[in-house]
Amino acid sequence: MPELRLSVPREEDFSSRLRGPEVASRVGLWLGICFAVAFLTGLYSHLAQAAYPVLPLPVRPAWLYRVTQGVHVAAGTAAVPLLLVKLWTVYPKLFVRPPRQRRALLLHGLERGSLGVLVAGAVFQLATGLANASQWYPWTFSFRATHYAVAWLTIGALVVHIGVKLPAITRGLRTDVDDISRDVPGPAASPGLSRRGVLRTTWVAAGLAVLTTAGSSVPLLRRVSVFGVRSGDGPMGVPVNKSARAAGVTASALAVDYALTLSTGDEVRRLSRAELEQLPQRTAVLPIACVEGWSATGTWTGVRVRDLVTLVGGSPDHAVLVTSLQESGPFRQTRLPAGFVADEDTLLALRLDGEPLSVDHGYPCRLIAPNRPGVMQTKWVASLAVET
Ligand SMILES: Nc1nc2c(c(=O)[nH]1)N[C@H]1C(S)=C(S)[C@@H](COP(=O)(O)O)O[C@H]1N2
Ligand SMILES: [Mo]
Repeated sequence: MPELRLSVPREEDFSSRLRGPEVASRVGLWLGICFAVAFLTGLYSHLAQAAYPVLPLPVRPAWLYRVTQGVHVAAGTAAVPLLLVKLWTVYPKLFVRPPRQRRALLLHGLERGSLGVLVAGAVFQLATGLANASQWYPWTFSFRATHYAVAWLTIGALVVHIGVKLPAITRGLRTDVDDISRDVPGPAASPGLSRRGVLRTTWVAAGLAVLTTAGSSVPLLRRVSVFGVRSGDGPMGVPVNKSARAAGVTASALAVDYALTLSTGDEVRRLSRAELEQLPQRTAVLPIACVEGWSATGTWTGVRVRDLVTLVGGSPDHAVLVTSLQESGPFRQTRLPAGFVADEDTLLALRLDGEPLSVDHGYPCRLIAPNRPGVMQTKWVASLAVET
């Protein structure tokens, strides 16, 4: 009877010539680029969503957030196949026997520890980011705070990893991918997929992942992006993230006695929708750019927020607190920093594409400002309060 032996493989037991530094370094380079891009655009998004941003945020160009957030989601999407291939190329290293000498063991342990943080962090970021972009929230923690904190951990571990591996990375990148002289002879060295083939397949997979989803923010790709979320559906070609019914505002938004409350300190005015229609109107073409990555352009008509501010005796160099009819939820209230208040395209919109707003787009009126994350384009506005 053959002897049954269970044993942990050793690194040398993995003899595929497809794994190794040539492939790992090239895939790793692009994975690193994707993570760096996602980190920087993510940092900007986080900053842009702060009520009191640490730096003054740019109001122009109006499309900036649309681009940075589209790129953020695209970089994360491309990173999924890259990470899978990268992990596959290096996983035999999991079976390296730890060194016996104390100091070497300590260093080994530290390096493995940072790798553990890196791999766990990277998987967590891509999984939660992808779920968020598909509007699936199978968790109870705050997505934004957690994704942000783990981003720092992951980038920190990535910097350590690159520092430790720099010599190996440069060596790997300098080695010819097709060079087979160092291949381990054996059954695995039989002809088949080449290392160049693995790389090509990886690039194609990353490209396809982006192409099939990027239509959410790139109108030209809408038809090829079969997995794109919210591309162009919704009234007037602008998607709806939260409907009036989901926000519990249908009755208050459609109430005949609706009036907008404007205030500066003790000065308060109430304006019905008909009165808002009587004020000078302005039309602006501005995108809604959701933090989840989708975006769409709309032609919005309404009253300039700065005109409303002056109407109540305020000055447009103060911030404005925008409150929705919505009674609860994280987006019921946002702060519009002074730079945005002053811009002449920052509107309390009454119309989209010439038609009165649909209730799902924020009827009776909604905020729309250039270069502002979608979550802060408050719908069903109840009041504007100028900060004093
Ligand atoms: N009051 C309120 N306003 C809101 C939201 C909300 O949940 N409540 N969602 C925001 C989000 S996340 C986005 S992306 C935009 C979407 O606007 P739209 O539905 O008109 O496309 O509205 C924003 N305004
Ligand atoms: Mo959003």
